[in-house]
Amino acid sequence: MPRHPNLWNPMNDLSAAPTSLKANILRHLAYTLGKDAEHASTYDWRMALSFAIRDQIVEPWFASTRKTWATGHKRVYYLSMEFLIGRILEDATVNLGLRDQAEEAMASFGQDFRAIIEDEPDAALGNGGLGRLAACFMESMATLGCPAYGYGIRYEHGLFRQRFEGGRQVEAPEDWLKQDHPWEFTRPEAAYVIPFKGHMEQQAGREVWVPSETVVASAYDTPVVGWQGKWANTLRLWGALPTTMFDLDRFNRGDYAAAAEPEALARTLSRVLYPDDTTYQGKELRLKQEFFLTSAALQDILRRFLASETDLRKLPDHVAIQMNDTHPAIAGPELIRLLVDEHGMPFDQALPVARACLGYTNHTLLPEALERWATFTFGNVLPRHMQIVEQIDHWHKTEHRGRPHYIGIVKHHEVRMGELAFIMAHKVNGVSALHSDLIKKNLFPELHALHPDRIVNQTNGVTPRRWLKMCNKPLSTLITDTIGAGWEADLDLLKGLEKPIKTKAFCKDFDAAKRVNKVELSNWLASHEGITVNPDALFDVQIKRIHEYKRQLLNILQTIGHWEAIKQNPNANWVPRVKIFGGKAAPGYAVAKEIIRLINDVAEVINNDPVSGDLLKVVYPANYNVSMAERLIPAADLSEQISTAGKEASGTGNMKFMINGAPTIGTLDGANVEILHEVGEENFFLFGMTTEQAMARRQDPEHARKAIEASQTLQDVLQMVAEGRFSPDQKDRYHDLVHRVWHHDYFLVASDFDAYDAAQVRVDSAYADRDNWVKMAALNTARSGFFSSDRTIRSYMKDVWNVSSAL
Ligand code: 26V
Repeated sequence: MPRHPNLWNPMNDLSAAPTSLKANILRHLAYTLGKDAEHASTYDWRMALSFAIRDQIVEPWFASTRKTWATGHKRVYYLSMEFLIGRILEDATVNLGLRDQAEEAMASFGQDFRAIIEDEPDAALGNGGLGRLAACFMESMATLGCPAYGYGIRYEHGLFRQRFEGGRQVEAPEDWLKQDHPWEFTRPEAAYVIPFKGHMEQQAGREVWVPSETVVASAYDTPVVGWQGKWANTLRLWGALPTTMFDLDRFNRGDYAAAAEPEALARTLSRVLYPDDTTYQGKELRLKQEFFLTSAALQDILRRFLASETDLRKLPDHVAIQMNDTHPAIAGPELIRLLVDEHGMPFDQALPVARACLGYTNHTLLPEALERWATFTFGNVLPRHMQIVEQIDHWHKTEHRGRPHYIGIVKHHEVRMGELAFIMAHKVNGVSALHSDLIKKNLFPELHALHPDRIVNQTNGVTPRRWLKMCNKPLSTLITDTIGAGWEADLDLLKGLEKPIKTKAFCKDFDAAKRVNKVELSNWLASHEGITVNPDALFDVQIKRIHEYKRQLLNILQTIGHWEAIKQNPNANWVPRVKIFGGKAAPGYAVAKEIIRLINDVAEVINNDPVSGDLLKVVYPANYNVSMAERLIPAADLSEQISTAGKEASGTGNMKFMINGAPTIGTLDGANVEILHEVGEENFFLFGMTTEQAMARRQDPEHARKAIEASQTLQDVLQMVAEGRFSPDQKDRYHDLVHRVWHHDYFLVASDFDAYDAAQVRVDSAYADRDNWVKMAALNTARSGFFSSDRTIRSYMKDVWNVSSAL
């Protein structure tokens, strides 16, 4: 029996005094918020409801923790610099099965449930796919009863807020903690000192790190409850505090500003999320943030392990640590440092122990996004880790005499975090079948040859609770009415829709559900964007970070061509379309920002053209985030997944659209390949070059010019943009952008243009055949079971973490 400080607990049955949800809400309104119902605002009601719902999570949360201790169960630790959670209240309410009850309770108080839900700010502690995946994984691990902790940073400011001025992106700081955050518990007792900089000293033959800066990492815990409240895990976010709050000497000498310096210095560490997910920058603060998260997490993990165990060699039997990309890859050397320097384990023993605990997920092949730190910066911030990294590299070279000379962790005065993570992990995974293949073939071919069993594939998934049950009530109600409940925790059951899809009645209902969502979105667009769209038009949606490889430019150029075709022949039988864009550009990413401006400029012209009128609208609501995705995806008819083949590691938005019954127009990239495989090519609008074809195409230096000269449409479109048709006040605004397509078209917009345009024509004719379209849309839902993150997590549990469910 493992020793644990807290096995006996007088509060073993908290449910002894059940109270109704309504009574609980009122109790919190009065005694937690100090508000009289008569004077309570939407905010007050939201807080009261949140606390009442949170109360219901505490019990499964305690029970889960207790069971894990009592059984000595292995735990998973998910280390991620980003958790893109979005709103919590509705998700928690849905998982506890309390949504109807909560809605009814709020109505009885004269409150609109939707308004209360929407009063909650998004927790936007992430940039995009990688952070949202971490949030889906947390929910699935809780649903599956996989004992797990997420470790991250409690950024005071999440991803910036985006607005448009004259069509241009303007960033403003995000402030999600301005109001009280009801979902976290402050844990001042869980705090660790994090050292930085300084120098090394030899003492009695041992290396001793004498740091010159320290901060304290202090824990804030948010419970994450799974489907039906059967299990709850902890998301532990670290906030930075100064080791010395205040320099009283300086204050007394009258140097008031300097007296507060240590505090200011510490707080910058958890102040703001880095908003650039495209180019690696090598900034010292970023490295410090990464070490801050990693060291705090590892100290916490070892403390927990040592509370019930003594032999650190057994660490891998109890602990699985997943590195979400290379951002926490300092975990390898840091775990070795803690084992060697703090616990006296020899290096040769510590290395295999650390490696047996660690897994590494790669999320990008783009060379500009791969982290490489200058040895100068790395050695300056983390002098002890510099030594350990060199030791690891030397050990690896010695173990693998055949290692080519150009392979290694430290090369050309840089520490390569990808290589470090690879060598220090027992499993390395890609996030889709294609991506995992490309990791083997292109990213780490030499390391793969040395370690042929290390790279495995774990195709991404998304949680069907948030991304179907919660965000799409009309469709989820129809599904439950048709195949019964249970699909929420076993998405493969959606296969049961295949038969009903053959009936007219079901297709009619499916279509009606989609239409409800489209009407709702139209109303929202009218009130928020001041634009009227026809809910019977085809809603064509591209939502994701703005990046050249994702090719929003391809989409908007084709839109221009389509508009021109409508104008040539306005009375033809056009399928009305609404083109919807959403997404943010990294603040320093100039080309992405030009693309944003072009989309907005094109929207301005097209939306005011009486000839095209309702046949074509372009909408780009500002500040795309998780909550906006929850509105757009259920209302989409068409999912745009048009990245240059070989560049999108997986995509997860693509899966959300599929689940919600939107067929994909897409390339053979990332998980699109698997979506195509599941849904069948007759239900997917495939176009464009394959990865191999794209690579070959780039070998021809004239590829863009040749493609443009071969396409009259593309020529005309580029001409219009270059001439200033969409920027009449500044005719040369898009000269550079058009020049890039002609001469530096690395992402092959020109070469894929005609194929994309043709695929869009196929979409139009398919949409015109209503019955067949609805069937196609419904089959996307029916065949989407594979893309549940429950499937993904089960697979990690088996292939990477070697951990079982504790349920
Ligand atoms: C990269 C960087 C680079 C340097 C510093 C800051 C920073 C912050 C974030 C990132 C993330 C880039 C990787 C990423 O988000 N990849 C996406 O991961 C998704 C989940 O696996 C996947 O679906 C997307 O295809 C992939 O682009």
